[in-house]
Amino acid sequence: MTLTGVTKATKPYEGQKPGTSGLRKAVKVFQQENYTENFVQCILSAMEGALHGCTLVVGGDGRFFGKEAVAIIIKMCAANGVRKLLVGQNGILSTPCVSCIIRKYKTAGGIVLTASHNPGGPNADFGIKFNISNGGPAPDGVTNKIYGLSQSISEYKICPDLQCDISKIGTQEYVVDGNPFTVEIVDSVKDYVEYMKEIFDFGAIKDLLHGAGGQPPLKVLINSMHGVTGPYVRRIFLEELGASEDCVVNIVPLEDFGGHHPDPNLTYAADLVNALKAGDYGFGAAFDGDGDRNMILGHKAFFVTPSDSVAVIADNTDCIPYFKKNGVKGLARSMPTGCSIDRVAAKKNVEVFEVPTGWKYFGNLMDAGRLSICGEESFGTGSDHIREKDGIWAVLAWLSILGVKKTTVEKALHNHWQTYGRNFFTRYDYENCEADPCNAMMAELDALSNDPSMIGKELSHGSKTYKVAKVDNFEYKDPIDGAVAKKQGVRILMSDGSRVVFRLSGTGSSGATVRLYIESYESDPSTYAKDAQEMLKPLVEIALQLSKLRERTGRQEPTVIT
Ligand code: VG1
Ligand code: CO
Repeated sequence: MTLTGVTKATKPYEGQKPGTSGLRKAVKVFQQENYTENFVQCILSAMEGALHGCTLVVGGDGRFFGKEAVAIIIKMCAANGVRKLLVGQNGILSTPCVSCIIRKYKTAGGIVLTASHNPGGPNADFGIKFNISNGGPAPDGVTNKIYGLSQSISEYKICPDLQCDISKIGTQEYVVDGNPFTVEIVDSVKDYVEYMKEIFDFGAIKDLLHGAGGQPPLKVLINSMHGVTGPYVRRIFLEELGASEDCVVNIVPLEDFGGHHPDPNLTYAADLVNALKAGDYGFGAAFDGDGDRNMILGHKAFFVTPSDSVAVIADNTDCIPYFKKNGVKGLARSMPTGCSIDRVAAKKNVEVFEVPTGWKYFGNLMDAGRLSICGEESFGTGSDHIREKDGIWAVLAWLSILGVKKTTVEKALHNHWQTYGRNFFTRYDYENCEADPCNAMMAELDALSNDPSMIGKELSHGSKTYKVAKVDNFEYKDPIDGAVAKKQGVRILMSDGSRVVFRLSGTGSSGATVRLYIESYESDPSTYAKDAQEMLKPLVEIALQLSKLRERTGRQEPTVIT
């Protein structure tokens, strides 16, 4: 079919600035005339010379407005000189799978339709992320360029008559303005599942689930929260690993995630927590909307903080074929993430990096061969097998460890603390606050970093006293390309290694979300089994008073405690 691209006039929209990971706004914002088209055009224009004749990957978490966005992207790529698109069937591809496909087929990048852990549906959120040719989220340099273009855009290119059925796997060929244009609809899970089978020993995981060598079977409960991981969980856990149907729940992706936040934490995945508390399962896991986050629970809902989860994986790489083959080059975490992984790096004598919040900061280190395993406190865990965090990978890593070490989740954690001590960690989220007072609070906290009277100051609550060693607003210089990211969160570092961190979220779609991160380290084994909330309470209270957070936000309690 011969088609023609046309140029349409448009006007800039304010605020098309990608945040921590992509542009996230209410669906109604994306539905405004040309809003989505403007942003897609800016992504394509930002590719400059790499655009013409390239191949791109397109897919998302199946949320409301996803299919409409895919149709727009196909028509616009056709008119912008893209040669080929690899599109997930029905527009479904998890974020880690997009990364996997970009790398496997060496495409120029990919467009991911997701607002990740934000709720979906006509009255909730939509989002668009751009990933570059290494498979990772676009770095600041690229997103700044996209934002810059969005402020002056005056036209976009589209091929309005192009029709494409994304429900059937196969190739559709077009001629657009005299040039061939191909859309290949791909199986949403195939490439990803094949890769997982290379990375892990599925036979060993199968033995763990079914019981072998005198070990009883491990009963698992996997909750996809009606996000994109459903089809991956079906293929991997039911078909490949032979788990029974009652081991998986919510595996049908829904456009509104069943009306819930597809966010795997103790608050929003409460049904998983409650199911595990009942005691029938030895292992539980949940994922977020786009499949890059994970929460790991043990028997009776024993909670693994994500900061510890990545440290345990890094400490047990001998259980995973991929690392046995490739070795472990370095480790990393985002700044607010608890420091347990630093201790593993020290013991293993490998480099450890502390980067700003957001997976995009890990990519350069991986590409340079200096980073193998990394994580974020926000339920993000991953490795250099792709360039995104990867929820299912994390679960398979855990199951590999439990199988090889013949241990339980709880024992693995206690064993870890016996070796390294315990980094107690908690995060308080105050979601959807008024922006102005939160900005004012951050400005005041920032000012503390220039206040010499802070150093050595004693801060007390009850019988606990902490002495301030340093206050700063985190700044990161990428060791590979020298790019500098400033003001990434105010840190109050105490003389005993405890930390208080304040940040504003960069993934909300309206208002401001304040994140308060608290960490302290204990090497006294009698504390290891203690409740993190109880242990950290004095430091939380000190942080709340110092920042006047309750007064500023008008909130007595956080929305979510992790
Ligand atoms: C949050 C997390 C951050 C994560 C980001 C994207 O960002 O804190 O660690 O990388 O979400 O995750 P923020 O700016 O809201 O704190 V995802 O799964 O929403 O793509
Ligand atoms: Co996500």
